Amino acid sequence: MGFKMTFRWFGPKDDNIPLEYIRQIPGIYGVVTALFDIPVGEVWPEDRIFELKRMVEDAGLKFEVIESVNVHEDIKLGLSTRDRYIENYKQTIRNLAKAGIKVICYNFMPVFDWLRTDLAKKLPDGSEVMEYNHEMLKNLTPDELVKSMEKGSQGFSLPGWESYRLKQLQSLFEMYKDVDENNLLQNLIYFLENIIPVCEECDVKMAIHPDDPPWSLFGLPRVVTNKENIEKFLKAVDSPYNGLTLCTGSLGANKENNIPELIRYFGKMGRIHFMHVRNIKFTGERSFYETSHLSTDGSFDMFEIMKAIYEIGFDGYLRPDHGRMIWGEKGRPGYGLYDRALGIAYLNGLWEAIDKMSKMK
Ligand SMILES: [Mn+2]
Repeated sequence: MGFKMTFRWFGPKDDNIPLEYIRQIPGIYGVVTALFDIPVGEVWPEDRIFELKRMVEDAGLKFEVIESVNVHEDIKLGLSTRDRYIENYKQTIRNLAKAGIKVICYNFMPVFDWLRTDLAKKLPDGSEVMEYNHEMLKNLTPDELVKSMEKGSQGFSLPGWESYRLKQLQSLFEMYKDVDENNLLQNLIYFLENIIPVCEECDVKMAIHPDDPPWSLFGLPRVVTNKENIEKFLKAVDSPYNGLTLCTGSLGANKENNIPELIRYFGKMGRIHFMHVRNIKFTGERSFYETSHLSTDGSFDMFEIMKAIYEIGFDGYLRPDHGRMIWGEKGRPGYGLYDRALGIAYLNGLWEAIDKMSKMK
């Protein structure tokens, strides 16, 4: 097996899926997790990191990827206070390196993290999926969106939707008034110029997650959206430690992004460190819902995606992304056990077939 199969886990307090269950998924290598209770911008304490590491390793799983170490809003805004938060970020990288972390996933989305208009859309087969309807979103105010996300969360915390941060919604929007796409890009490059030398020293790779969805919303700028933009900040800080989490569902929501091509392009540059693999079904130009991983259930050709990953000789980390809620499971939207485990079995099957077929030639 070239890549390392992982599964996202939200920690002992915040996830209802036991590590023991995750370990029983065929072909599993490790979990990707985080210290979800550390406020964004603060240093992750070494003892807390090691406590988490022990827990994961005691369950027979590897602890090598963090998703995510979130970036403080002042860094994205380019405020003068950013240097203090960048220093904290560097210290967190050093602390994580001591615990054997190899890849850190993060994103650079202003104010909002990922967005959906329905967290539990019912499909004809009774399964529940997350949906993004662009027309509906356009009619929501930011406050209404936050309320609907909170209402649909089934009582679970949603990654990237920390309520303490969203309470300051109005002042956050005010601060982004003068930040355009180019400012945001420059602020990302400034951040990378400062942290990548530390990553090189500690052998920890940064893997930025694309914006989800990959276009501007509520007038807020977004930059991790397509090949051209991604290439700009990869080249600006030209180190293999400055890399990507290539999320098929996020980038692929823009029909102009050809996912197998992007995998080959950035893979050959040696810049993909983490893959998020999932399928979506388009219902409009910019609208979609998330499906099972199976090609015929959605709009992506998962065989072509896995083939591209195979062809670049990918040896990094990969995980199924969101799944449906099935078989009566109650859990965090997108992050149930059953459908993500089915996704893993399917991706493993595609990989085995591609591997054996290519060796037969
Ligand atoms: Mn993703």
